[in-house]
Amino acid sequence: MRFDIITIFPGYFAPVFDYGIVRRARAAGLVEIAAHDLRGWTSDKHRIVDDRPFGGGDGMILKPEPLFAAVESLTGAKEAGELAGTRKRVVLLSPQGKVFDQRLAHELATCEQVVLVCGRYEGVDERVAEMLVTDEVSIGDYVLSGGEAAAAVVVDAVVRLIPGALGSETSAVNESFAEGLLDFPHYTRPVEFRGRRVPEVLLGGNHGEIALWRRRAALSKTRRNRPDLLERAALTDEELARLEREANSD
Ligand code: 9D3
Repeated sequence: MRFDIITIFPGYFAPVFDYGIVRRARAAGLVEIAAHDLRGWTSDKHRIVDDRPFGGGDGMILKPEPLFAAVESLTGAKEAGELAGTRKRVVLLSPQGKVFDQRLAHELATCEQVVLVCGRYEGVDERVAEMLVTDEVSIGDYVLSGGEAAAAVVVDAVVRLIPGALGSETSAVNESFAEGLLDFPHYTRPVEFRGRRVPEVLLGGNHGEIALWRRRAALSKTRRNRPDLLERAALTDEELARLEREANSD
């Protein structure tokens, strides 16, 4: 598959994609990632990509013409509608988007081309969201200074789902969010560190006991850190009762 990133800071990305799984996937030819300077699709002497907001207010807005020209030259499509039924997507990174999640990551991993449009300044002309993009996506409820860091997050999450990107020892299906709970706690040597011991059950070889401990520990951790995930998790009556007891004791 291929990612094309449209940005006013193309130099931001080179080091980000030069490590770990993303580097390996690129070297293996599983993914191509190109960052393109939006200013390359301007036609004025000053290569202007932004303008003042109609209606007044602070800050500048990315103007539509360079973005439409960029997406058309990269996808061959003039508008998002022409991409229906293809395996190409145009994703606008924006604080107003739907929140990126593992389900969307899996969906993007099936595409042949994903174009990522990075916003900057106060925002992007709304006709881009209305007419040019297939998905408007945020990475969460906090304020970034632009879409570049968000685009890097999307690429990272999607690349590791491309078949062959993870080593043969790990499978992307068999992962934390796939089960709807946070991962269980992990320990390695030493058995005692600064007075804290590894849970004894993990030191014996009883794999049934270990699996039960891990399931319960994952439930407890999810209740504390991400109770929202419990609403959709498949829990037994015994697990629900255990969580209830825990909640009543803190
Ligand atoms: C004052 C209104 N702000 C919108 C919520 C202005 C504003 C903040 C941040 C306008 C642009 C930005 C830049 N952020 C992104 O482009 C962005 C983003 C983010 O800020 N948080 C989470 N996900 C994303 S994806 C792109």
